[in-house]
Amino acid sequence: MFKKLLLAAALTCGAAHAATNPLFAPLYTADPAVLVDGGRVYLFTGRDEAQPGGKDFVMHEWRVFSSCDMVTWQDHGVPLNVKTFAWAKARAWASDIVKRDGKYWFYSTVEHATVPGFAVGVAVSDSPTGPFKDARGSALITNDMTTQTDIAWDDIDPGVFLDDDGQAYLYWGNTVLKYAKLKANMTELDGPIQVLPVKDFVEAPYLHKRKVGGKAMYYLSYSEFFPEQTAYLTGPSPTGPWTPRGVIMAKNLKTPTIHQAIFDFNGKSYIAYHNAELPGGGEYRRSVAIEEFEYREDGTMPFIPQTKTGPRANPSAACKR
Ligand code: FUB
Repeated sequence: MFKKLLLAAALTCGAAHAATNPLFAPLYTADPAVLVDGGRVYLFTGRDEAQPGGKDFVMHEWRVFSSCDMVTWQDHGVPLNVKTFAWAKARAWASDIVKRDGKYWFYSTVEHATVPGFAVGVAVSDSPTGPFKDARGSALITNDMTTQTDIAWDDIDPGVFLDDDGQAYLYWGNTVLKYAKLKANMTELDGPIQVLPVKDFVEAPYLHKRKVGGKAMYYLSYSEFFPEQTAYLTGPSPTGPWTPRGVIMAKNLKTPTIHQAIFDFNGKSYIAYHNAELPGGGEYRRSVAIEEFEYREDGTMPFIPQTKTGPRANPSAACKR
């Protein structure tokens, strides 16, 4: 019996990675997305497969890792890849995930096979570690649905947020930040696409929420300028009005992108992001890292330096192992 359990564990989970920043060597990973579920933190990443000296992103799949303590990470492999979306042809770029009604909804950037440009797809699974299947059989957002710019990659980087009242929102974009409500089925937009004018916005919009002094505070973080730094706004609702709050993480030295996800786990607050600090790293060979931080009393976020040590151990008693 014991042997069977060990074998099952070995088949479902890969090697454990002990944390120091950046994470997950020897894999190059990017664009973190985070879900805390069952007392465990699940960290989704894209995988950079470019060769040394490569001149573009080579990204075919998303990976998922999990931890009960922010220090030891279990590698769960590849829960989905570009081929999960039959209508897509390439480029497994940034993603985000949310749980609703016991299902896990994964929104991701891909390049569309027939509608020129990038698109956003949605996949669904009964487990955070997959496998995921295409939830629509078609793209949720295509490049021809937005006309504010004529660039092919302005519909990338979905950030999904489910509010306590059951309304879900999708934020996305490059150069122009857009958002829309999602229907309760999580596979259709519920109303028009809205544009949010944010000065110097580049990409990676991400919404999270906390209670501050008994009131809800919404945080909309994103990458600004290029090379990118991480900045954020706060507001009293998922649609604002927004107050600019400044920079929380400085630009990277070895890659112009940074792409954050911000979350709480077991009573502490964290930001996941990528740099290119693994040996052999570079613009197209990035690495996900995590920092712990504390909000100020008024709910604002501090400037968060990147470290090589990463978070301290934070073992969760609630973690389903
Ligand atoms: O990883 C490809 C792209 O680079 C992402 O979609 C952006 O957020 C940037 O990290």
